[in-house]
Amino acid sequence: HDPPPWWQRATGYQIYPRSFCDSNGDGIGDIPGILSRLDHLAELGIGFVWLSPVYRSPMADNGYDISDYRDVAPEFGTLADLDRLIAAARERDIGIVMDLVVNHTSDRHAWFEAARSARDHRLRDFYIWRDPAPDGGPPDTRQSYFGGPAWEWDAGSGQYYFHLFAKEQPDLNWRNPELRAAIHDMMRWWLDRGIAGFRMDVIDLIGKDVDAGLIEEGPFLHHYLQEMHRAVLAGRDVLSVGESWNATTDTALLYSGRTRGELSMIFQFEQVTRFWDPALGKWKPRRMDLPALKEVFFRWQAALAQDGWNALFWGNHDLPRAVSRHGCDGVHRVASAKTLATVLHTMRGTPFVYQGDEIGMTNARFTRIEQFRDVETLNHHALEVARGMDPAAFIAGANANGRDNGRTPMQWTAGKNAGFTSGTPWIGVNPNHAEINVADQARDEGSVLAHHRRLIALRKSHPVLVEGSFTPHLAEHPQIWAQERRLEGVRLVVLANFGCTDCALDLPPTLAIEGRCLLATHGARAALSGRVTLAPWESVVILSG
Ligand code: TEU
Ligand code: CA
Repeated sequence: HDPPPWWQRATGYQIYPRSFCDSNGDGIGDIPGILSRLDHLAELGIGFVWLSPVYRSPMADNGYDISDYRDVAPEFGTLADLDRLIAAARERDIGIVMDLVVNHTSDRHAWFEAARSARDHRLRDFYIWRDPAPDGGPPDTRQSYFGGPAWEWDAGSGQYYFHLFAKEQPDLNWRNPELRAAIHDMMRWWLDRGIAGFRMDVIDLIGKDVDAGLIEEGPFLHHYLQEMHRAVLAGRDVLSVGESWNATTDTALLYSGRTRGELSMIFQFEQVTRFWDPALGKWKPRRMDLPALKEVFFRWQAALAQDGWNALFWGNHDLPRAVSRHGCDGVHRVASAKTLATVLHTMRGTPFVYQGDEIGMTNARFTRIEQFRDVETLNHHALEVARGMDPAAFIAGANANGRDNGRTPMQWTAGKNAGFTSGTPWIGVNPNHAEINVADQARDEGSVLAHHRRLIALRKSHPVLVEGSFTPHLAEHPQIWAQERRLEGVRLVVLANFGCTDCALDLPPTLAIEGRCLLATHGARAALSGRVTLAPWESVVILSG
């Protein structure tokens, strides 16, 4: 049978450029800064980088509001810098996957400025305009994800325009074939520059039928994705990973099934939204429940066992830090960061490492709203406090689940500003960079970084990790995470303690194994059977056959 495609064998690494490495002292990460850190990525062993947007942007949403798809934001550098990065990364066998943000543009994009200039402008229909409701207000009650109505009044042209995110991010009208052709053209232009594919921002929203109120996974979605595949992706050996906050195990294969002609894979977010408060969403954190968390991952493993492909992640630039959300960011921080990575990287799918998680970076724990930067957090803070929410309660919610947690500067050293910048960082550096940084961990065989290097290397030397089947075990156990991979005669068993206390258990015979210890957070174990006691956050990977 055919060997798995490169993007099923590789491990991805997400860079949020604003927070990765600043080369010119303006406190903002940039592309030359990334170039200066390519050895770190090569030593980690990753096969591609998902680069969050570096396009020209007014930065209302840190680059997810694009004003020119074919140019680089001056804060991040130049197009020549990006071409240099693509070439230098390729020399290290690392592909650059760009972030495709096409549900919306910036309100400063030339298309939107033309569209709003006149009701009958040729580009008017690139966006979604509606007359006021009879009472003069917004056409409907739809709210944006970033708080407030999803309709913004444009006095100049006397209509409202639709925006699911900030008012600076007008939604594109994908019903317009001319718009779709312009997007396809831009995508081909980037692929011809040598990028390795696209991560597709909120791609599940482009199929919307606004008048019918069908927004998420809308009626035209798969038509547009199949058209995009035919026009741009077909015949190219590139990765396409869609971000879909609304995909379920019932809809996943519509995006990534091998005969669908759409995408390579999608990021699902059931693992996130299942643990939000029904009324206050992310702003009221709920305790993690391990059986419920395992149920999501194990169900997705089963759903894509024969077709499609999982994109595996704990963190990204929209989420709290993995070790704070799912692990222990106190005394067992190192062991829990390693164990979270161990269970993720030994599942079936492509693992994505979010910048900083390879060293076990933690949440920021800001105390004042002035320390936050994220437009979503700041907008919701204003709204919730105006509605009477206790500001301290909001800050607690933002500290638990806010997006700034993943955006504090990458911690390179224990020195000033964690070695991120020689200037004033755009957002506070976590004081714990003194204990958590790349420099210290690069020379510590017991570090979270060393563990990630080993994990990523395992995937390259053991086909069972890429092609093997997945079998969950002990799904109901409140503290143990256990899973098994099999390929031909080879078995790989992962046993992990997701708790801060010792955990003793009688191993089911189906899980017992005698073989070779590939990876361990505590002492090596070459066999598991009968009564086993795991130390807090201890995990082990054993191979037999
Ligand atoms: O995020 C999609 C998105 O919906 C999340 O921001 C989510 O709504 C929110 O965190 C839930 O509270 C993508 C990008 O990843 C994000 O950074 C952008 O802000 C957003 O789209 C708009 O482009
Ligand atoms: Ca800079």
